[in-house]
Amino acid sequence: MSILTPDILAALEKQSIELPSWAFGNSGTRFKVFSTPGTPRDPYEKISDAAQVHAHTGLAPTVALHIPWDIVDSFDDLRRHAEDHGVSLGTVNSNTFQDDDYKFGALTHEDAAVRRKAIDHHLACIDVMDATGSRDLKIWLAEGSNYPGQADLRGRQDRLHDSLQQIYARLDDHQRLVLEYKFFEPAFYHTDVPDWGTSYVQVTALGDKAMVCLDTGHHAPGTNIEFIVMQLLRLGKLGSFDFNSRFYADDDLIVGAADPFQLFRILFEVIRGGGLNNPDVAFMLDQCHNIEDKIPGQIRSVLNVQEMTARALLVDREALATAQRSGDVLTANAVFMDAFSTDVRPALSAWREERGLPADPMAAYAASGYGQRIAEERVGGVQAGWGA
Ligand code: PSV
Ligand code: MN
Repeated sequence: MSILTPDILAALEKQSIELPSWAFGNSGTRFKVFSTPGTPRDPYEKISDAAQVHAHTGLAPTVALHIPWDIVDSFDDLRRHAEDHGVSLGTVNSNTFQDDDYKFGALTHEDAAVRRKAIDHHLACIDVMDATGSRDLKIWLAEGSNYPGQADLRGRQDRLHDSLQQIYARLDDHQRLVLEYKFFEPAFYHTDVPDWGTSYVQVTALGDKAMVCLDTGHHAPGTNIEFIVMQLLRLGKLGSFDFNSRFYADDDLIVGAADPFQLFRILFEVIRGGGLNNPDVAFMLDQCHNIEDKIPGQIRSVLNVQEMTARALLVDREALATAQRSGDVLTANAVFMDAFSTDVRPALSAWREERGLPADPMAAYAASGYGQRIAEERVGGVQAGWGA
């Protein structure tokens, strides 16, 4: 008998993790961007690659877009292309971090004309959402200052509120705005949305259709991220996750690679707080694959999330609560660690096979020949990269 009970399997059956279109393009550091044979040259090829991840795992039915990187002539057509490949288009990410006008801010800028331009960009993103059927507009702002005294911190917060209100007013009833926070970079002295508290204050002032996006890589080292997950779920404001791994900064490495135990702890709080398979809480990846192959990198990522979800679902919550209530510290910790230490991989492989999926999606993808095929076919043109 499987160590994964029917209840656990039913919960895993519903799990879906959105892929970022930009994970399929080339990326790197400011020192070097390596190109890879077969890298997509346009959004259509990115979606085709993302569909491979879903075909091999059953875990990734939607793909997030980044505007303007993923602009096409017809989003209706891109939507059909996605559907033909068995996936659909998901969150639309705005981008106000690659235009000279935004050097000193976008939604917070002192100059009303620049602010207008940034607001209009977000309204254009909502037009894209109307065409793609996407629900969420994700806003991450690269805004802040580098030097004490450079900026009026309070004025920027007020202008941010005003800009966000204008964007929020354009959303349909079924659409949402998720505001992502990040504690530093590219600004180093202050950031306008540095933490969950600021995001929470700003989205709460907007209304029910505005939520917080938690990117796991956007915290100072040592931050207890699962506590933030608990608090946002408790407040009903956890709108989405950007999953990735970090060692030092916003490293955007494969989720669960740097610290699987942290991912387990986060997912435990998601489950505890009713956030698993809850339509209000979107699971997304926000990653780059600088040195590893991109499609298998994404396959590994969604499998890591599934594996840690399965382990977190194994926590004996009753035994844990009993130990917690009686102050039995060591038993409580042991109950937690027993689940984390359980190898669920054979059970997940067997279950995948029962559902007509490959037992080993990494091996199945490697054997499929897709990687070789795109390397041969995708010649000419410009490979998509960070910023295109
Ligand atoms: C910023 O670091 C971020 O995490 C935001 O989510 C962006 O949309 C994404 O990276 C890609 O630049
Ligand atoms: Mn992110």
